[in-house]
Amino acid sequence: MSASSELRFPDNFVWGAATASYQIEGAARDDGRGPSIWDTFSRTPGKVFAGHTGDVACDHYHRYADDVALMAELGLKAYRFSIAWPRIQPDGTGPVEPRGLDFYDRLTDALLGRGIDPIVTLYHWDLPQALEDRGGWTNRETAEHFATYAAAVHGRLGDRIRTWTTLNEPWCSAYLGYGNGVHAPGVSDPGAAFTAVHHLMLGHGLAVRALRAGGAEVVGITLNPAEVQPADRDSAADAAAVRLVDGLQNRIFLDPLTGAGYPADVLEHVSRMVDPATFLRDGDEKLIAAPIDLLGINYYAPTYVAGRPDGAGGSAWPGTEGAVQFLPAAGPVSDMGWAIEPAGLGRLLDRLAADYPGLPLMITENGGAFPDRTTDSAGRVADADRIAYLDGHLRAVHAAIGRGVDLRGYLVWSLLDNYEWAEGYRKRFGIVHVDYLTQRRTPKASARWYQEVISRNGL
Ligand code: GBH
Repeated sequence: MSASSELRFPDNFVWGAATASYQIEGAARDDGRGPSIWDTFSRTPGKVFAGHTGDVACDHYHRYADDVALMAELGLKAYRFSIAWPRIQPDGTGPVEPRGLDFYDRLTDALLGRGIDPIVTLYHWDLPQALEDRGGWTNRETAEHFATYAAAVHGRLGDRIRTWTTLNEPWCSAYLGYGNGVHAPGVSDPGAAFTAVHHLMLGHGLAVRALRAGGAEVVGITLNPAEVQPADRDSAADAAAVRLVDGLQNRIFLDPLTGAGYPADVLEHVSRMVDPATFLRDGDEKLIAAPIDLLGINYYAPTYVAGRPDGAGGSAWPGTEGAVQFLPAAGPVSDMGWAIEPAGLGRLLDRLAADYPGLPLMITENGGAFPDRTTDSAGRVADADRIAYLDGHLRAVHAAIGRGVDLRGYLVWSLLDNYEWAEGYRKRFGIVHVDYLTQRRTPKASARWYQEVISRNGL
């Protein structure tokens, strides 16, 4: 490609990759780790594809040094990983397990030794089972325990780690965990889902306060905002459906985070399933609005909706039955069945920049699951489909930056093929192939492509 056609990214643009503890670590019983809701859920018949569990996963707990070496080889500038709360506090409360902290200490030093900036996620869905036994995120006390845990982790790693994020995708924790039961802990109760939303956000606010008190430099949260589009641009009914889904997935998190409190229309919708007075107390919204320095965005696909009185709704959006029809993707899809539409990422970034100005953004996850179809002459996965996905989305990111969106970096999901939650190991998101029998890692063509992008700081 000639230099003139190259799309250059800003100097200091953060290029990296992301993972999550339960999806890669394995070592489920090592060093005093307690059980999490995902250990329980994955063992419950019928919940996860073929009964797969994260017991071994990518065995990253034992292979982290090699994995960090691989990250360095690919030229990653940053690595986003999550900390397993049950390794730090096996019961979710009480004394910390030093061996659990030791692991993240070793990982942090390995990253820093290779010049890779660690980006921490404190909670990527693996709640200690002992807390779930007391109601999990439907119990207000879980929010307080989360802040205590956050302070303990920061106390050990805060001298070396600059960037701290609290929750990954509270929408998933609340709606998939407590609303439709597709994720752990597998509860199906719309009222519980909204109660969990609030306690997650309260936990975020309390954790931000604790992290600040400890002197954390950059503090944020990662959301998975919906990029909602109407089936018909001229339909008022479709516009109303967009507004409802936008409220349930975007404004319910972003408005309180940025100081505007919960939107009235969303609270009214929630009231049909649970009285917000049962969980919302004076002062909570102020805690949730603790200023943040970074908003992480996970984007995979847009959501198309139509407003229809006979709409089936989507089970992951409580109360949308009889109002919303979620439409299947019209164009190409990934192995998850999710639409491949890079323009959606551009629209989402523009919307966030316009409606929530002043918040620095980072793409904390973007990527695609594609089956291992072909191998190239070097015997590696020739994932042209993944390269096309990443290339398209990076072009959308580049264009958004050009329009003035304050976007600081891009982290591909994921470094490794890993445990894809309810889908088990059958969906592969990695730029690096994992052979689960031998734990051998083989960079796919997309990893070599990404390595080039990073080294050129451009496409
Ligand atoms: C992320 O979740 C997770 O953070 C990560 O751990 C995970 O491995 C990765 O993405 C890939 O799944 O409900 O069918 O209408 C993303 C979860 C994906 C949830 C899109 C909502 C909407 C599709 N989101 N999904 S559907």
